[in-house]
Amino acid sequence: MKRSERSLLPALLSAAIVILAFGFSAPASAQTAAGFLRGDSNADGDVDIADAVKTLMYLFSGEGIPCLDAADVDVNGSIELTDPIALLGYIFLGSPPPDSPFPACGLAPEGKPSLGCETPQCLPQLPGVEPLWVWMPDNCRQCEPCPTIAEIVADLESMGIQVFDSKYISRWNVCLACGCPTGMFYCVLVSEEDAESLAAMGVGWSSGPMPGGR
Ligand SMILES: [Ca+2]
Ligand SMILES: [Ca+2]
Repeated sequence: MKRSERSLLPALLSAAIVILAFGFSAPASAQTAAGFLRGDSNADGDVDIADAVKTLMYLFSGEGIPCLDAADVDVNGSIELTDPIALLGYIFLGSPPPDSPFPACGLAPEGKPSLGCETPQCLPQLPGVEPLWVWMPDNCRQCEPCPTIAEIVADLESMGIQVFDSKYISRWNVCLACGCPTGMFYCVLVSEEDAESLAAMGVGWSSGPMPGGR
């Protein structure tokens, strides 16, 4: 990193949190972070033949599926050939649609088998709460690893901030001695109310482009 860029770090790291408001509503509990659309195996927001193909590739070629619950169309707690068959039956033959959550994103229904959802696909509707992607600056100690995103989320939740999703860390390698990062931004999805709580704790925010780009 150039000297001029290093000189900008303090300003960057003290920069305001940048909040990107999304047009959907947030869930009420941590469980709701794992919102998904049943049948949407490839996590593109639609349920179509590509999802059946994705599940077949998972079964026979070892491809990953970002949210296993989404691929379990018949909700029997396992992903089998019956799942893409059921989906194709719905698409082409008028068979019953996938079980809840469908046709809108939502939570896994209680009392039914769940395979988990490592990468939530969407956020279920909950009127009155707006989720916000929050970019937050943080400092790392020189020549020591930055906290992981999981540690950051744990810290926020220990402060009573509910984190629905997290997905990005931008780091600057500014230590010439060891090349370690000494500054970073991270991105978490919190409710608008919790964003205000963060501001009350002394962390300001403003709208604008994502710091660090991408
Ligand atoms: Ca899809
Ligand atoms: Ca199944």
